[in-house]
Amino acid sequence: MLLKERLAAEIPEWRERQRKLAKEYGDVVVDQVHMRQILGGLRGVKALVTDISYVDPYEGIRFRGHTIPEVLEKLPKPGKDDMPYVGGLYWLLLVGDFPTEEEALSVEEEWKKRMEVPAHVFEVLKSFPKDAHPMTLFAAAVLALQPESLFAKKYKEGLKKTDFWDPMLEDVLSLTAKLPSIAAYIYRLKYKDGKFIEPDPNLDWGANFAHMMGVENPEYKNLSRLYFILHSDHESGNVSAHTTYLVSSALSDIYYSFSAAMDGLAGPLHGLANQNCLYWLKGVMEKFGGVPTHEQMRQYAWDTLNSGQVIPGYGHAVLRRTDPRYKAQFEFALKHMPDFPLFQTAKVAYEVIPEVLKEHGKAKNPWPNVDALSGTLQQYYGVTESDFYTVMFGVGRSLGVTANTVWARALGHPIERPKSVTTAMLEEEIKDK
Ligand code: HAX
Repeated sequence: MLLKERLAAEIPEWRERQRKLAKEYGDVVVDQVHMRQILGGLRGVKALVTDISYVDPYEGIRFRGHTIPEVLEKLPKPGKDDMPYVGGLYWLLLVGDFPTEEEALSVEEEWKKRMEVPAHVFEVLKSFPKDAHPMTLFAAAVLALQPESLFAKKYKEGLKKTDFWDPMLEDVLSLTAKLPSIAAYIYRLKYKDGKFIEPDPNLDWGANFAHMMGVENPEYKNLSRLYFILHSDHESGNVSAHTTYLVSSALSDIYYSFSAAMDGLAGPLHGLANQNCLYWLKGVMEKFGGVPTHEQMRQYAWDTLNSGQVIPGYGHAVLRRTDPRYKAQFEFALKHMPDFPLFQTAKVAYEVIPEVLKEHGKAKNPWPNVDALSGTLQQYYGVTESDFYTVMFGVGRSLGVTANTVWARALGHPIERPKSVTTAMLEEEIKDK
């Protein structure tokens, strides 16, 4: 397998770099932890290492050092389509270099070989109550695949530590291959006729998702590729990425690790934010009977703030500019749906809200984030069931977090075990202050 050969060639150098840092410079202080961080969700503590992605406060996410515009421009694209093969992005995340078309297609081929979902997974999904949340189904389906784990099997048989990454790579390819089918089936089961649309062997991973969703408009294939690429990774500290890494550090296989991560993504402070943005934009349209004027938007935004709520889709913990993931979606919408009223409303919001938030004076970043527009785009193509959006986020997020676990195995990262203190110990620290 092309991908495996490239990884095998890359791994020794990276092992040596991290070994040297740990063994020869183990006492170097990188960061200090403050009381407010210990009591405040470990915000900003530099305690994780990943080379897959990095969030720059001004340029936004960089995948393997490359910005979103660069990634969208340089990854190989199918024919005349706008958006690249997701397989190309997976190559970039795993290997660190932009793939040739052949390399991107080799990942797509691996996915095709492994995409068949075992029948029992569909049975598990059908057995849930009708009102189960789609994220419950998604996490359960991933867990139901766990008996497939090659890593778990090989580990039980006895496997050298330096070889851990090999069955892990096999597992992550097998898991990610199946996620578009599983997600699309959950959509059909919950909101449509419950029939599974078979994948089309001529389509790539992202386009096949669009096909299996049953969305007719061919542009939705490009939107799906874009959506998965934009949501693929955001460093290692967010809940879904960190959970995958943490669970996998116990040498749990990727099925256990990723299903746990999806439980975290299901939380309202993580993957559900895009729904709130959509509700907020729809609320504006409902109040003013259509696309609002700038003045009406301003009034609505102030009403939200004055009632003590945040304006969803604006602000960010790290970013200090418009999120490039927002910009990529904005450009897509400008091209494909300029007259769609919900997009026009989002556009008015973009022209008004940053100024309002600046006047309000609290948010460190008044600019829009990835969630401000993603629901609007889905609505345009008829995927209106907003509970489902987090599942699509999860499909995209699988790419970055699984790439990270392959490297954690390759570099022999140990089990994670931070130390706790008691409240009394913290009080002891301030005794003389
Ligand atoms: N509207 C109103 N007030 C806001 C705000 C917004 N959009 N963004 C931040 N603030 C407020 C905060 O609530 C905070 O107020 P208090 O001091 O009263 O607590 C103050 O400004 C400082 O916050 P901050 O340091 O700028 O932002 P945080 O790092 O604390 O929070 C959030 C970042 C994204 C959670 C925040 O900006 C927010 O709540 N935004 C709206 C919800 C949203 O868009 N969430 C999706 C984020 C994208 C993402 O990461 N998805 O996975």
